[in-house]
Amino acid sequence: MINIYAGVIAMVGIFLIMGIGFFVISQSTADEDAAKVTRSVYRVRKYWFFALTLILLVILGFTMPRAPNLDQFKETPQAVVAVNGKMWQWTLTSVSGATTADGMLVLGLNRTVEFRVTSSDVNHGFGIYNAAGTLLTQVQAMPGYTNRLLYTFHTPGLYSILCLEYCGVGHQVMVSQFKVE
Ligand SMILES: [Cu+2]
Repeated sequence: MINIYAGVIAMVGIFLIMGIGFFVISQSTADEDAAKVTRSVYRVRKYWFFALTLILLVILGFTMPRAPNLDQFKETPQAVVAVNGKMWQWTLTSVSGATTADGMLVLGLNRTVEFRVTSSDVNHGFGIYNAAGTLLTQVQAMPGYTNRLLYTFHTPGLYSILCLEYCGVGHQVMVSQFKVE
């Protein structure tokens, strides 16, 4: 149902924009005193600027404290893992609080992990999936920049990392795994 509503809203929007376009074109041939029009438009623009600033401040005031991405940084990580994306593999290195068994990274259960995610070539998407294949959290892996991603694993088991941003012909094999126990 949501798709139908979205389609109707999109169609109404398109017709509205077309209607405004036709209205502007039909009015554009009429002569007007340029100085007078400029004055009135500048006045409207000034009020609009203040009104929009006010509206945006109110919206930000309500939404910013609820932003999940800000909330996660209130937690203190108990383990830190350095993540590097490179065509076409992930490198996971424990900075602190994590161990390695059989060449696989092992994270502690119910412990907040900070992933420091970067890339050494192009943009990649660092996505963590549980054993059922559900995407739990994700962040972009960007060259020359390190993104912090905090997450706490409450279920033991095998987790997969899949690349979420198309990065070339080997994109689909850019998979890695780690364990939580
Ligand atoms: Cu990719």
